[in-house]
Amino acid sequence: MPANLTPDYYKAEQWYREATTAEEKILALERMLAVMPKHKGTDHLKADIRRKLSALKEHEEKRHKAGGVDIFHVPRMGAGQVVLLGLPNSGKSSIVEVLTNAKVHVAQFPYATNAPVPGMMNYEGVHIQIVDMPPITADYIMPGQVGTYRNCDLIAIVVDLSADVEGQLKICLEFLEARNLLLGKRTICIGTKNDIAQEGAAEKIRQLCGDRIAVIAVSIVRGEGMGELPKLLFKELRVIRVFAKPPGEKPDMNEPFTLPEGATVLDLAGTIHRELAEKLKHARIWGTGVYEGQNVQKSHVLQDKDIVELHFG
Ligand SMILES: Nc1nc2c(ncn2[C@@H]2O[C@H](COP(=O)(O)OP(=O)(O)OP(=O)(O)O)[C@@H](O)[C@H]2O)c(=O)[nH]1
Ligand SMILES: [Mg+2]
Repeated sequence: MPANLTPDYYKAEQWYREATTAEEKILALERMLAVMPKHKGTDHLKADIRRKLSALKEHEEKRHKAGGVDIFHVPRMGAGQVVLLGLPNSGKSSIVEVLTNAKVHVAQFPYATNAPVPGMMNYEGVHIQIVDMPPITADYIMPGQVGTYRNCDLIAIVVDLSADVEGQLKICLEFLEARNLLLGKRTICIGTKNDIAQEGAAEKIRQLCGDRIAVIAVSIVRGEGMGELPKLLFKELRVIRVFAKPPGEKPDMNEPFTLPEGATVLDLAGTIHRELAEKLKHARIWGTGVYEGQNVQKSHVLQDKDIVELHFG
């Protein structure tokens, strides 16, 4: 393994290994190049990545020319992908505009968005992807649109609190139900325009959603709820942040590794590098549920915010 690679790099490498399509692989490889430390030790690796990248790009170009592009396939990036679902004018693009760096189209008229637009949000060092979508109505969805919902990690239903909330929610839930997504995907509900909400609108949604779907009321205009929204998205993605460190050194507290809830010390080592997982002997942990610096086995289940020192044989 080349020396001096950063957690940022290993994270991009993890995205590459987990990528299931050529597009996702391209994004991950580009990220690996961008964050790779610049010194002689990485020249070889850099050339290798460039080779892979140009082969993939060539392959994709041919595919595009052959007419095989699906605009509703949004390559996954980061620790999780959240896709918005809602009626025209409900405030989807406004949310993506505030939370991410994406260039979206916010407008007073409906049907302003006609293709998915992904953006990245940083929540305490965790990169979460949020995807703006064209609207759905009771009788029209764009062909292929359901594919984006099938591939995501979390669906966020967006309901305009100043309009008929019951009607909007019904259309969204029926859309998901008819495609077996209601039981198969984690879902939350965002009530928008709380500054001009109809009386009792947020309570009405909470009552309709019950315990299974978390509800949050927000206002772009007044900012309320927009601070809590990233935290809720992170919580519902059910990932944990873990800080890895070599023995005797300090961890980089700005760049956590993200793993699914229930991941073990061994999973962490495998995320950093496959070879590391094979050589792993045990670990020491600082965090919750253990005493400071406690020795743990490879099968130890990690908790959010654990600091892990990996020991190799
Ligand atoms: N008062 C108020 N208006 C809002 C709020 N959020 C969005 N809007 C307005 O609602 C309108 C629609 O917002 P968009 O974000 O474009 O809605 P959309 O769901 O993306 O619409 P489509 O792309 O057509 O599906 C715009 O005029 C926004 O300025 C809010 O919190 N309060
Ligand atoms: Mg829009």
